[in-house]
Amino acid sequence: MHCRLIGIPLQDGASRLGCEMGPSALRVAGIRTALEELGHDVTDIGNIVIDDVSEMRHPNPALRNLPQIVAWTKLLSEVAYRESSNGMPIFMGGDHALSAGTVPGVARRAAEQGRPLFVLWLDAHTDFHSLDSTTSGNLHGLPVAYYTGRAGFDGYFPPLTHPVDPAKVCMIGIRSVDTAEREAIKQTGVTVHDMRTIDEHGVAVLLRRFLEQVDAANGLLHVSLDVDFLDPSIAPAVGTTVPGGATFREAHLVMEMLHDSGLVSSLDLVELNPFLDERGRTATLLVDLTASLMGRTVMDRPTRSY
Ligand code: B3U
Ligand code: MN
Ligand code: MN
Repeated sequence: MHCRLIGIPLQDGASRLGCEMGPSALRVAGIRTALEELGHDVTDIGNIVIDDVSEMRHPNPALRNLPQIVAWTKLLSEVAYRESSNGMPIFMGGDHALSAGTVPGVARRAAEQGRPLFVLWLDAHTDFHSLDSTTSGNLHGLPVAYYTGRAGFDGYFPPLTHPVDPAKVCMIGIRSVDTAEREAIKQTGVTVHDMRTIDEHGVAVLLRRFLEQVDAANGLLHVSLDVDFLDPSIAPAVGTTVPGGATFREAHLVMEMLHDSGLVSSLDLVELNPFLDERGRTATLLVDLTASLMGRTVMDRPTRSY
């Protein structure tokens, strides 16, 4: 497969500085070689940057860096559309606000190919705030609400040409939801598998159900992996750690099953804050998870049910 690495040094959506170093850390941890060793051909297009930021006012005084995030969203939706024309784009963040651009960009590409876009959101958080409901003002807490067409973004964020159907979004790993998000997300068809559901059923059962849905619809699948999906004991390099996350094996199993499905068409790697890492271990883990998603196995065996 042809992989396209896209560096997105965006940190304006998070409360702590450092995510702008994410793309560099993934490169240092060997993302390119890991993919090449699996037989993929890789182009690293380098880092992209915003230029013009226009002034903007919003009644919610908590909002932080709104003009910057709007500029990133516009740019990234074009970049994601362009980079998904040939091969598999891997968007190396950067904080999760970048998905407000990458998801609409790949959704436009999918629509052009006549295929529905599905999104797998691997995260501790639902990221379902509107511009009015966020109290932290951190815009990495909003992308899902925006790309599924929730009201309240008009006049600020670019109009959506291809909103993602909430019934085609599946969240796994959730364990921190603000009250306003919980109320809003319940009104939608988004599937939310919190950690309790994972504990009760096992992550494989939940993921297989979703993959069958994508497959039956002949869909394309965008995967958005937030570092805080993982347990902080294995992935400390994130500004918003939440205890009780996915284990090393759960995370690899998800990636291995995704590979075997053959359905994944694009990937976000987000919220890596190398300033908070311990000797690069989180960056290395993200590279290893990406390798599992792209075909690395222990033994040569496909996922099956026994
Ligand atoms: N829901 C909280 C916390 C949060 C969301 N996403 C992250 N943190 N990474 C908020 O600030 O919106
Ligand atoms: Mn997130
Ligand atoms: Mn998160």
